[in-house]
Amino acid sequence: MSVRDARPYVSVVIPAYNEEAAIGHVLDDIPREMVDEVIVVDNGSTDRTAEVALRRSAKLVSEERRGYGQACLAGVDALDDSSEIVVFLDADYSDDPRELPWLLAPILDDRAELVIGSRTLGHRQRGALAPQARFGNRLATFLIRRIWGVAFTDLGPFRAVRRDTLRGLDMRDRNFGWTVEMQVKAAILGVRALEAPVSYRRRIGKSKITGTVRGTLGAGVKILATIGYYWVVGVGVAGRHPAASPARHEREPTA
Ligand SMILES: Nc1nc2c(ncn2[C@@H]2O[C@H](COP(=O)(O)OP(=O)(O)OP(=O)(O)O)[C@@H](O)[C@H]2O)c(=O)[nH]1
Ligand SMILES: [Mg+2]
Repeated sequence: MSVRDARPYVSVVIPAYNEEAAIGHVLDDIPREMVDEVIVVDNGSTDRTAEVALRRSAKLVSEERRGYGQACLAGVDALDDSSEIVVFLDADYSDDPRELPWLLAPILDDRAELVIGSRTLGHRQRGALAPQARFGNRLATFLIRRIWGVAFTDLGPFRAVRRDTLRGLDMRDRNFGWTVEMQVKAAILGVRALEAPVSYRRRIGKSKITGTVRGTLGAGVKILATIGYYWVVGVGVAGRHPAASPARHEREPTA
């Protein structure tokens, strides 16, 4: 039996917008023996992001409509039919791709369907997570806990999810509401979710969101609006009924 037959098919989706200086490092550090396909979604980059990705033999998807969620959706649309677990990873080398096994383990052991890489629980390089981002995460996770009773500590972008679970979440957001939408819906639908501590370092390349006033305000408003929307409207019966399994949350013990 090959190694591939012994475990589920794992796909990595990397949304990338003008990350030519970072994307090569990200691709080089992915533990390939654990991964079956790597999809880089080039979100209308004007630099050599696509070229670098192709040179590292990633599967390249071009999505001209801008937005983080839009890029993630395009990556999901391009998944191989065999894909069973999807890992989302930023292209700016803030996350450490070598920590991917920590996200996969709880799913492989069937302890979780969704694993969020928590930068709050893990080691952060000084200055990697701007104070406004930390505040926004704290507020958003506080609201999720108060409204839905599920205690996340972060809305980190580095995360793994079973593909069938992802289908059931029926993701809609086209930009920076994507991460919170996934967690809110997971809480409402009783998806078995865990957090794993992940490290976070200063990005390579110029900050586009958390380092700019416009980006921070835009993302902050979007995240709060997303929480408000699902609080008021709830979710349709996408896969499971909310009452079918109570929201449960465990945290991976910190190493
Ligand atoms: N900003 C931005 N990033 C995008 C877009 N589409 C894909 N991305 C990628 O989405 C990931 C997250 O975006 P980042 O700009 O790193 O957002 P952030 O981590 O909140 O903030 P900074 O790292 O400070 O810019 C990166 O890999 C981007 O290259 C887009 O339309 N805008
Ligand atoms: Mg970043």
